[in-house]
Amino acid sequence: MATVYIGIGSNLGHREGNCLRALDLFAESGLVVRKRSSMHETEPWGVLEQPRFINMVVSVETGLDPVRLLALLKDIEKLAGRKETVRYGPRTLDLDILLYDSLVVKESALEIPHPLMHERGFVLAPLAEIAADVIHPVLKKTVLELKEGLAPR
Ligand code: PH2
Ligand code: MG
Ligand code: MG
Repeated sequence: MATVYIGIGSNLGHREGNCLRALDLFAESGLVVRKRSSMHETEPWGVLEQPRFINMVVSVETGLDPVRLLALLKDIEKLAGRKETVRYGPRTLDLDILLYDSLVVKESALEIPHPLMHERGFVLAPLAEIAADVIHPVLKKTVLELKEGLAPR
């Protein structure tokens, strides 16, 4: 079994409800949710003219390999009503694999660790609540160190 950290985001519709729906769908799909952060309301990053997000991070245990897990997360995004959107634009539900054990994957369709996680306060703040001492397998720093190294915004 692998321990995977998943970033959850929503800025359309009932944002908190969409995040909770994701947790229900994880459980129904056989992902065992071990830890969950609190929900953070965050300023939009990337595309600034869009509603604020609710972001949270959970850890799950799964026997799915990264590619199968990614496919499942995409299915769950669709079930929660996600439509195609512009890059960094508004979305009902966004599920991102942040860390998968200490695995490093670099493919066009899937990069683990998430390539921007170490630059994003909306990822690192909730992640640090549940995984402060977990080491980023490429940067070799803990989540807490990465969070403390962020420029204030
Ligand atoms: N997700 C994005 C783009 N911008 N900003 C915040 N605050 N939170 C997000 O989850 C987010 C974002 C695209 O995935
Ligand atoms: Mg995202
Ligand atoms: Mg995504």
